[in-house]
Amino acid sequence: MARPKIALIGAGQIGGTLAHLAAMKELGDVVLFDIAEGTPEGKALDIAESGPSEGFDAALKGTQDYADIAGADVCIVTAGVPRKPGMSRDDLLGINLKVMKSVGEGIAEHAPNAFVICITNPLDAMVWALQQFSGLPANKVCGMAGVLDSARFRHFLSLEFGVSMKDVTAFVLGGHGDTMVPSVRYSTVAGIPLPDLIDMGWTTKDKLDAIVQRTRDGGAEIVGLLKTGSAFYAPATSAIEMAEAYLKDQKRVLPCAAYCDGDFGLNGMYVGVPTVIGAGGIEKIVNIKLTKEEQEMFDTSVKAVQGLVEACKGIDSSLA
Ligand code: A3D
Repeated sequence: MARPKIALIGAGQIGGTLAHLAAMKELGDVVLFDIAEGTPEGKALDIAESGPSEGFDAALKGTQDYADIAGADVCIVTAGVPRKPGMSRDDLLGINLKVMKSVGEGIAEHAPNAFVICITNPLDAMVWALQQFSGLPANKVCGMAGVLDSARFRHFLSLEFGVSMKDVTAFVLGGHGDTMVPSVRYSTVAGIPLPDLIDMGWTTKDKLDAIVQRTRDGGAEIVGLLKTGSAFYAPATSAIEMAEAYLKDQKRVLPCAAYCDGDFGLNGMYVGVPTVIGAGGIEKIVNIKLTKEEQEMFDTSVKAVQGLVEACKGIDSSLA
């Protein structure tokens, strides 16, 4: 059986890291596409040259030609521009919307059966636009944000409790922005919910509130440190986790920006929710019950995403 084909649209910081991870994990052959001449070719060759030492079997190719992504099983989209200090994710909207149009058309023409994972910001609006521009089925187009935001939350919680990150489960709901909703009630250490850990004296509500806020600001914290771009190692790892779930039909329960139509009381929009990812793409949305307070935070987040989608429609009338 031929190896799966993974197309990475955008060969910048995240795209290059995705290619390296996909090759090292032998998820399939990798095509790096970018409009910047030389960048995808250079990264593909550099990673291929790490193969003899690492011992992986994967072919890598860099290209400026969409024809080279033909028949891809997975497309991961990072094309566009990232944030600089002082910018919000929303400031990227105008530029990245145009990029989503060309990427959506390229995928529709050459890889219409792919499972598509969008990472370009502002995430929830860009994945919506990408699905519209590509016309691919909504269960095959999703956005990576929840896995990353949850990983950040899990990392901070493991530091607070002094336990392995492996034993901390957590998830974050809502849009990938300042209004995201880290779920305290559904997050656990080895199955023990965080509110119980407060009762057990392992932490305090104030400390958990600070961790929730640090999670919301997780992207900005890295942008502030790097000064020239945004996070790329953890975002790439998170998207690879989703791609692997699809390629290996793992039925992983992962939060991601998925198309909700009737789910969570929403009417045809993308937002971060828990999902099951397997060979059918987004196979299921896990409709958990929210408390009144959680619902209010979720609604605020949904409104922020709806505002960005309306802004997209204002910029490109074909989306209206
Ligand atoms: P960067 O290193 O600048 O890479 C972006 C690449 O896209 C560059 O190599 C560009 O040449 C390329 N590009 C631009 N326009 C096109 C086009 N039309 N077609 C193909 N390629 C194009 O950025 P990055 O890799 O650090 O980040 C990529 C995106 O991910 C940005 O929008 C970030 O804001 C976003 N991001 C999202 C998350 C989430 O959790 C959702 C996290 C981190 C970054």
